[in-house]
Amino acid sequence: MKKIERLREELERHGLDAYLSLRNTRYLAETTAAKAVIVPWEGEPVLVCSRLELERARRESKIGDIKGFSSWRAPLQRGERVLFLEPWQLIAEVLAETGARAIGYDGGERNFIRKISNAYPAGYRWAPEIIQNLRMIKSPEELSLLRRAAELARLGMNRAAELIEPGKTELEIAAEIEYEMRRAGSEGTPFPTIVASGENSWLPHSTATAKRLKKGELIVVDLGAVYNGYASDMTRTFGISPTKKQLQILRTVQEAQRAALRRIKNGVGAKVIDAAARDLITRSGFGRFFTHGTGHGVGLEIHEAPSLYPSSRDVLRQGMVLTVEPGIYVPGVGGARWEDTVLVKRGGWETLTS
Ligand SMILES: [Mn+2]
Repeated sequence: MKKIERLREELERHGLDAYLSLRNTRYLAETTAAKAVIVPWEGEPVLVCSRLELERARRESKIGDIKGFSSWRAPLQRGERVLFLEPWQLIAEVLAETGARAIGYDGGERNFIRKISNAYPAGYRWAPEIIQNLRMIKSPEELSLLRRAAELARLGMNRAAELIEPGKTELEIAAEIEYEMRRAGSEGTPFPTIVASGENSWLPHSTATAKRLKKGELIVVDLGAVYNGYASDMTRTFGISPTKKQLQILRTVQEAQRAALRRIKNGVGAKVIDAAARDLITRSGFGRFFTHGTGHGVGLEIHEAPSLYPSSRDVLRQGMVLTVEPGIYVPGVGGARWEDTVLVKRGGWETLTS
């Protein structure tokens, strides 16, 4: 429950009496069963969920105070305690019990928030950055889950390396990668596995198609695994008898990644990391073909803060987990990206995916 404690400290700093989370319920409650988590400045947090999710919430969450709602008068099982209310009514009741005057919240549809604030009038302040900032720094427990997700990605990539050969389809390889990761314990993929060969390789967000791999192509394999909700992200680029130009592209992204990694440590600006990769690629003459940022934070979501791009104002802190993934996409020649998920440490970094 350290997350709850850290959130409480932030509430005090921001002059809030309670926090209503609708967007970060999984982070706070460690279950996807919650509709809302209400954290008062004092007293116990409350998990609000649909009647259907009561049992799962009890099994999965460390939050002890769980309240279930049902919008209609369903017949109840023995011992089942459900409040026949709309979710917004129940949330407003819980907030009213806390007596909070200043309430921070992290999202939800505007109409839903309006219903809550009509039922329990107080000062409601949209403050998603409070939890976003907490989520950037991973706890030791979160880190062990991220490490496992990264290991699973590595297994998937090893499988890809075994399968890359002329004649195989992108989809075949993607299927084998996902099968391998699933068998080893992955809950799924945080995004559709990318196997992008030849003319697909220079589309940064290609997926996998029925196209067959051929000689003289670069093949971008971008994959991730999920473990206890935590994601990993890893990209490798393979060549089948690549041309000189393709090899040059491939080596340049690898060098750019190393240049970026070398700058990572506590206190460095995210844009400094981006610039290290971007400058190297620009000096190699491929600057206009590096069309995206250098990386992003990874956690329960595949894309979270911080963001590594030229005008980013984020600062790297130890305990952040992020990707470093420069790419070069030259139409008519080939695309390459090289990506690892890394942990920011006080004086450097640790690669989780290699
Ligand atoms: Mn990525």
